[in-house]
Amino acid sequence: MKKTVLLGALTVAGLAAGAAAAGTLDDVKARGTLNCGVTTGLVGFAAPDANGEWAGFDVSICRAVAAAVLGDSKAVEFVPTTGKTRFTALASGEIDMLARNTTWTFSRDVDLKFEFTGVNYYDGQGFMVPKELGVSSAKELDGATVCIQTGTTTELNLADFFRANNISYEPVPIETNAEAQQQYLAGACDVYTTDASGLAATRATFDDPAGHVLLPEIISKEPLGPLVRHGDHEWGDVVRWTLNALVSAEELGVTSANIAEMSAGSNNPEINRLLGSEGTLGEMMGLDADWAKSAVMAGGNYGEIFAKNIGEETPVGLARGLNAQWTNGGLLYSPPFR
Ligand SMILES: N[C@@H](CCC(=O)N[C@@H](CS)C(=O)NCC(=O)O)C(=O)O
Repeated sequence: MKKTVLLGALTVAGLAAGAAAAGTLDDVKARGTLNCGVTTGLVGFAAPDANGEWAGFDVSICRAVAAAVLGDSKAVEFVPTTGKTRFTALASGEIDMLARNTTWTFSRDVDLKFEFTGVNYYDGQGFMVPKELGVSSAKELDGATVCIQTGTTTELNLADFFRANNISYEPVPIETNAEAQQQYLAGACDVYTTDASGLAATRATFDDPAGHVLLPEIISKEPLGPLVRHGDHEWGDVVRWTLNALVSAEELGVTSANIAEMSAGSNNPEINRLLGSEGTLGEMMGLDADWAKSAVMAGGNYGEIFAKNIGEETPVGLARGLNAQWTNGGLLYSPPFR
């Protein structure tokens, strides 16, 4: 009797967690492709390249997960989502994971019932203004019109910041970054505010990037990372440890250039466990022994992905800053592979 009641309760909980919650890992394997939610387009983070192939820092996480699970970094269906549509897309099962510069917050975790599987970019909210406005601090923005993406943490932080500083603003709500860029450049708003990384990425596509300044204030913490639905821990583990594998690979000096050699066996036991020449970490997750090798080969380790897509040598031009390894004074710190 007791057993029946318990089973009944479990079934209801399973249904409530959504149709795709039963086993996303099995679903992805059976389908042969990963459905990965990304932005509608933010150069450097997620946007189609000249050949129409999705590329970028967030896209690389999707590709690494596809490589880890399916052995093929191209086996990804990229699903563009806006600030508003992203959470419905994940909750409904339309996508298996979201990698879309999404901030890990209490309410998204606890109330919306998602699981953030780590942080791939430590960010904060900033402001961009045309240089000709002559503004040097966000506190001088009293009465400004502000382009702001709906359904974001940005909206909420902006209200807090202006209220705390006893100044007012007029929001110009927009849905996508492309629309924000267009409105801002057309002068429909004095200011564009979003994650500082997004501002740098957007400014990099302007004809005259030097004509726009990022103000010194960073008004929030925006830990951005991939997320999955609550309740599917096996799948959460796959996404979490794939990100950790990219981060650990950088820390351990495993790169796309030396990984073939390293994966044959090295004198560092953690590298051997990571790359599968020792131990059974892949098997514990339901993956092949070389899952992490495939993940790193998809686009390089974390540092390579950063440098190629958004680093100082790219038009986006971001410094590692907080996103440096803990061994270099940053916050990146993967738990051990053991
Ligand atoms: N991190 C914030 C903001 C994320 C966000 O929507 N950023 C914008 C501006 S950088 C974006 O990615 N836009 C891309 C798009 O419109 O698809 C959040 O999670 O709410």
